[in-house]
Amino acid sequence: QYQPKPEHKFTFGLWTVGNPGADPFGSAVREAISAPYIVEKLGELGAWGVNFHDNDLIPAEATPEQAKQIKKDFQAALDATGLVVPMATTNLFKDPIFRDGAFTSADARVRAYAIQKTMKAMDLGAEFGAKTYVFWGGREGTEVDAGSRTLDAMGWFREALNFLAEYNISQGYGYKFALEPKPNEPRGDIFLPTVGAALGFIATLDHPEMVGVNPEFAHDTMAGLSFPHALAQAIDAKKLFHVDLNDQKMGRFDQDLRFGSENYKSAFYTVKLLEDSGYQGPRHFDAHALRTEDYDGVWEFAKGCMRTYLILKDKVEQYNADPEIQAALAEYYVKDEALSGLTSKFSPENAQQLKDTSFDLEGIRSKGRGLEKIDQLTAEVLLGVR
Ligand code: XYL
Repeated sequence: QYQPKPEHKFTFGLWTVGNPGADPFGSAVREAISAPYIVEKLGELGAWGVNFHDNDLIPAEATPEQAKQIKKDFQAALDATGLVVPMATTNLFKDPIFRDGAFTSADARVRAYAIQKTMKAMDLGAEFGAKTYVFWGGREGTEVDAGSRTLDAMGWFREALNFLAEYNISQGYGYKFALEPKPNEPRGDIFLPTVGAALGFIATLDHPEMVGVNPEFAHDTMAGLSFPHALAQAIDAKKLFHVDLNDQKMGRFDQDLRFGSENYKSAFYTVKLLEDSGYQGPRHFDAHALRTEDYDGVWEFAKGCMRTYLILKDKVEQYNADPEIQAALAEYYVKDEALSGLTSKFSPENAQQLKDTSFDLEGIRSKGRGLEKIDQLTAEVLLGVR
C-alpha cells in the first residue's frame, strides 16, 4: 500500500533530488549526482517522470560534443527506466547577467538574450518530448523601483511570451506554457506574485489559450496566503497546466520542504482539489531534502513526498465516503431550488421575482454553520481515528 507507480504521475526535477544543499550561508553538503543516476533512482522509487531546467541537464559551460554525450546518456537512462520528461524550463536566474531581470530587464540586450536562451531550452525540452513549458520569473522583479520599469516590465514580459508562443507554434512543439507565480525570493518583489496576478496577465497575451499557471504550495504559503484557494482559482479558470507540490512554514524564506511535512490540512485539501477536479497532469514535487541529510535522506525525502500524497489521496476517498461528514456537508450546503433557479441567470422576470422575495433573515442569521463539527471530523480523518 502507498507504493508509488507510474500511473500516479509523480515527477521530480533534476534540481530537486539533485540539490546539493547549499544555502546563502553555507556551501554544498552533498556531492553532485548525474542526471542518468537520478533517473535510475527515481525509476526505482516508482516515479513517472523527470523535469529539468536547460542547465540542470546541460551545464552552461558544456561544449557541443559534451552536450551531445550528456543527451545520449540521459536518453539511455530514460529508455532503461521508462521515465518520461513531461515538463521543461529555463534557468533564467543563475547567470549574473540576469541579476536585474531576464524578460523584464531594463537592458534590451539581456531581454533578447533571455528569449534566445529560452528558445534553445524549448528545443532541448522538445527533444525529450516535454509538453509543458514552465516560466518561473525568479529574477523578474525589483528591490528598488527605478523610472517606470515596474510598468514597462509588464510590456516586456508580454512581448517575450508572445514571441515565444509564436516560436512554439512555428516549431510545432505543442507546448502549453505555465507561469509560476512567487511573491519574493530571490528578488525583493517579484512581478506577478500570485496566481490571480498571473491569470490577469495571461488574459492580455496574444495566445491566452496556450498559457496557464504552475502554482506552487510554498509560494503562496510564504506570503501567508492559502495554497488551496490559489489552486481552486486556477482549476476554476481551467488554467491548471502544472502544479508544484512541496511544503513551507508561513512567513519564512523559501523552504521547499517535503510535501505534506508541515501543513497537513492544506496538503489534504490540495490533494482533494487535484483528485476531485480530475486534474490529469503531473504531480510534480518541487522540493528538496533538508540540508542536514546525506543521499539516504534524499531518497527518504523523495519517497516521503509520494507516499504522503498517496496517503492523503486515501484520506480524501475516506472523507468523500464518510456518511457523517457527508451528512454534515449536506447541511452546510443549504439548497433552495426555487431561489437558485432565479439567480442562475438574469432575466427581467427573475429580477422582479427576486426583488419581491422575502427572506427569513432572522432565521438565517441566527443559525450556526456547523463548521466546527466538519473541521473536527476532517481532523479525525487526518489523525487516523476515524
Ligand atoms: C523556485 C522555483 C523553480 C521553478 C522552476 O522557487 O520553484 O524551481 O519551479 O524554475
